[in-house]
Amino acid sequence: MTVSLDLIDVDSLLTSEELDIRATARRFADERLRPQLPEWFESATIPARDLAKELGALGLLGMHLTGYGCAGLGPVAYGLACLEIEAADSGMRSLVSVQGSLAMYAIWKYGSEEQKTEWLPRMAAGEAIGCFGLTEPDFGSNPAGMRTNARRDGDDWVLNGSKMWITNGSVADVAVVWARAEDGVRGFVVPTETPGFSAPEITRKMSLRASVTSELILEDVRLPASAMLPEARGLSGPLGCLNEARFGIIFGAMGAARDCLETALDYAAERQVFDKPLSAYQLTQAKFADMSVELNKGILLAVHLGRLKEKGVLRPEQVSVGKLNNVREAIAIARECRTILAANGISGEYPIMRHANNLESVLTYEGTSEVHQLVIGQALTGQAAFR
Ligand code: TGC
Ligand code: FAD
Repeated sequence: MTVSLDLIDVDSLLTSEELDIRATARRFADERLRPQLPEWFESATIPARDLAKELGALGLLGMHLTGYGCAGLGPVAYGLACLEIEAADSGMRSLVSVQGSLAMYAIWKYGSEEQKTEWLPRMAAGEAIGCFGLTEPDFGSNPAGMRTNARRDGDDWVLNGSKMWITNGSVADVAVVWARAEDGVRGFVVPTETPGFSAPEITRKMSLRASVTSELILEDVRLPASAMLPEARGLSGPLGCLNEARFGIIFGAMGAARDCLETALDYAAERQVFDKPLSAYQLTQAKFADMSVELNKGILLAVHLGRLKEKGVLRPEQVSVGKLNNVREAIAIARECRTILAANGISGEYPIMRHANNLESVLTYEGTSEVHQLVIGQALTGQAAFR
């Protein structure tokens, strides 16, 4: 693909450091990920440990955190890396998001010095994989109802319950688990080798197949007092982590959309229908024009929100605007591109159907589109309509 999709020159808003990070992530996505993804998606297996180490060596894990072996880069650089990785596959971006923005961020933001020094350098290097257990079988959008509980037994904590749909669960070395304690929701750093902890993998997914998704089962998991995250109290702890991961998705979803659009543009240039290239028809060009407008608006929105985050003024409802819009538009773009490839659009020979299927998960996780509508609705009306 030779034509730039950056019609409004968003690149002019980026620093040379941000462009360098983007180039590094793009190279890794093109050379290491893209060639393997059809096979990983079809077989629903990924070399998670190898990938984590390779991503760690490039400085892409917890890259927006400071200290403890993390790269300490800005939010826009982090977002651009998510965009390039998700242009290969949303499942790959999930690996990066859950590691850096959920598991590492929880420890970095709320952990004790001991927890930080024990886990963060290994996680930044990809030598230890983390997962983040908030969702339960009966409580997804409403984590306030969680049943997983933590009770004191002498100095120890004993955790019981289960978590569902947990990315990286079966391959994780450490799980950040949110549980109800006497004084409300608290977070715990759980080494996955702890007796009573297990993480069976969820199979038969039709979406995000190049990602490990698991149930977490906690049966009398006994932890020392030091396992609790001391600085997280109540639901604002896990929700604070979600802001970070949702921010990465605002960029990431545009990567999946861009890959679909590039594929469809290339295809339409080659495909002859009624004796001329598909790209020469007005109907096709109208589709391309509309999709590229949404892609450019989405990336511009992402960079703008990144600049607000850089200044430390990004509000949760602004993150919801980005996540709602960009994932919704990415799915619309993937589906429209699929029509351009017609029958070939459903084939695994092309990435479009894989992106479209993946984006169904992205629409649901990190807050469903309905939850984000309600967050925005609350900001506009002052009325919380969640319950
Ligand atoms: P509410 O009463 O509004 O708030 C409870 C406390 O939390 C604070 N808060 C936030 N803090 C930081 N960031 C946010 N975005 C926050 N939203 C709320 C709030 O101020 C309050 O603090 P305090 O100190 O007064 O206690 O809570 P609610 O129970 O009414 O729920 C609000 C709602 C529905 C928006 C929230 O529960 C929600 O976002 N639900 C969606 C759950 C979700 O997104 N789960 C994601 C799980 S992780 C995941 O999907 C990973 S996929 C990753 C991948 O593979 O890439
Ligand atoms: P529900 O909450 O049961 O929602 C069902 C429907 O009801 C949705 O359409 C929803 O929008 C709607 N709804 C809910 N509440 C309201 C309301 N108040 N008003 C109107 N409509 C409403 N979770 C983690 O904790 N960690 C992970 O690593 C993780 N990884 C995931 C990976 C994948 C591939 C997937 C698919 C999910 C993952 N999740 C993870 C879980 C994800 O966050 C939840 O699926 C999501 O929060 C929605 O919860 P739910 O599926 O239980 O849907």
